[in-house]
Formats: sequence, C-alpha cells, structure tokens
Amino acid sequence: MKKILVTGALGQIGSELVIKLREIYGTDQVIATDIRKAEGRIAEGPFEVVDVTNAKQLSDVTKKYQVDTMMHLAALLSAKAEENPKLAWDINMGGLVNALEIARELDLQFFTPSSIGAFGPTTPKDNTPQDTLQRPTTMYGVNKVSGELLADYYHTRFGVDTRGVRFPGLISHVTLPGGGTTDYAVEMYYEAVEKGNYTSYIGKGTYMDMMYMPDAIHAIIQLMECDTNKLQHRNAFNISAFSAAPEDFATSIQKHIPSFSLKYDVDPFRQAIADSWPNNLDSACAIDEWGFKVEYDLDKLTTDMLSKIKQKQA
Ligand code: AKB
Repeated sequence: MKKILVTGALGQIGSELVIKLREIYGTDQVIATDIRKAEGRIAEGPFEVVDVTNAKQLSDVTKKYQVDTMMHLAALLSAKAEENPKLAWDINMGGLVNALEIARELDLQFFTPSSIGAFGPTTPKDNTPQDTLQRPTTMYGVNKVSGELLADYYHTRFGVDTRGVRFPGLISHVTLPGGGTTDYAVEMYYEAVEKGNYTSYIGKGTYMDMMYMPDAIHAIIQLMECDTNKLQHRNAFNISAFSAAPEDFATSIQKHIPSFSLKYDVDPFRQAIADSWPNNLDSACAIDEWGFKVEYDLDKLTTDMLSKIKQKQA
C-alpha cells in the first residue's frame, strides 16, 4: 500500500488531492503538510507543519512517516511570483530541489506539477506540441521550465521515479486559488451566483487551457499509477480539458443564469502573463502514454460549479 506525503496540502490542488488519496489508500497512508496549520477536512488525518524551503524539516517529517511517495505541490502561482520574483525562486526552486534530494535519498516516487506557464511568447500558440520552444518571460515560467528539467535530471542521473503534468487553469469550488492568472474563471462562477455579474481582469478573446479539479486529481493519480515503462515524457505532460476565453465562460453561465453579465477591466499585469501563454495545448502524448482522459467539458463544469456554489451558500 502506498504511503504518500503531500506538500502544499492546504492549497487549491492539495486540499482536494489529499481527500481523494485518503479515500483510495486510507487516511493514515496520506501525510498532509503545509506551511500553515491544518484546517477543514485535511485536519482529519495525519498533518505536519512544514516549510519546504527548510530541507531538514521536510526531510525529518518524510523520514518520520516512512513514506514511499512524495507529491510536491507547495509553490507560488504566476501573478504572485511575478510580484515577488526572488521569493518565488526561493520557494518554487528551493522547495523543489529540497524535495527532489529527499526523493533521491529515500528512493521515493515523486510528483510535481508544471504548468501552461512553462511556455512563452515564442511557443506555437495553437495546438502547442508536447516538445517545443520554451522561453517563458515570467519568473513562474522560468521556475516551471527549470522544474521540468530538474525532475528529468533526477530521473536520468539518479533513477528517481519522477512524474508530472503541465496543468492548465484549474477550476474548483472547494478551495479558492490564490495569485494565479487563470483565477478569473473561478471568481466568475462565484460572482455569477453572488452578484449576477463579473468584471474580468483578463480581456475578451484571451484563450487559455482550463480543467475542472476532479479531472486534474484523476490525472495525477492515473499518472502516478501508470507502469513506469510506458512513460517517455515523465515530467511535463501537456494536459488540457478545453480552451476558453472569458466570454465563453459567460455564455456557459448564461445557460443557467440568463441575466448574468460580463464586463472587462483589464489588468495589464496579468493580461501580459496570459498573452505570453498558449491558447490551447496538444495533450496527445498524455493520451497515448498513460491514457489521459477528462470527464468535464465547459458546460458540464459550469453546471456542477454553479450547483455546488449555490449549495454552499444555501
Ligand atoms: C496560474 O494562473 O498561475 C496557474 C497556472 C496556469 O499555472 N493557474
């Protein structure tokens, strides 16, 4: 039976991944860690406060629980990283290299996410290939490309079983994202229910890849369970559920809330980040190598998001 340590467990992905992993492998088999104290359902199982930039603290907790797998999620997202590039380097790269060193020493299976942010303005924008130009212009992107290369390096040089995906914007009703460029999509659903309108900081016609959180969680688990011999692109599989611009979300929401209205007040800072990213990725390698598949398209996601947000607020 797997024993898994998750860093950044209170974040947008971690808070749902830990619950799912505990359902599958058992509560005591999944050790949640975060720089903040445990809260909500995450507090119902093993939890430790860990700062991933503190190598000894991370190592001590990993050894204490004798885990065989690490899922390293602790990181700053794109907009936050751009506001504080040095801090982003310290957390995103310092935390990652600490985690990889522990994986090497203890022979752990290892997952860490990359992102559509690993691409840059010179990357082909449409049907972005798996293997292509990566010259990102953001600190987050620099961290993500470096992270992909570092994780590949730990596999080829030390034989660590590293795996990862390039996540698109992730949409969830459980934990709000913080400091990302794609966060507008989540905000739009909440404000559609609460106010009936939304002002988007991302401009009309700006397409980015998106995915509903249950599909993202499923993808992580599927990739980690996959036979190692099937994987050629270990650490940076392109995956996407659909590509959408703000007006596409609005049209989908209007099928449930006809009076919903969308306005724009573009934030040049986050718009510039979005403009440097692809419009839509080609997920063919993930489909071929480990059977990546999603359940939610935009309209199915909208139906579920709106009903879950309404239930929460009832
Ligand atoms: C962000 O917007 O920073 C993230 C991402 C696409 O990596 N959601």
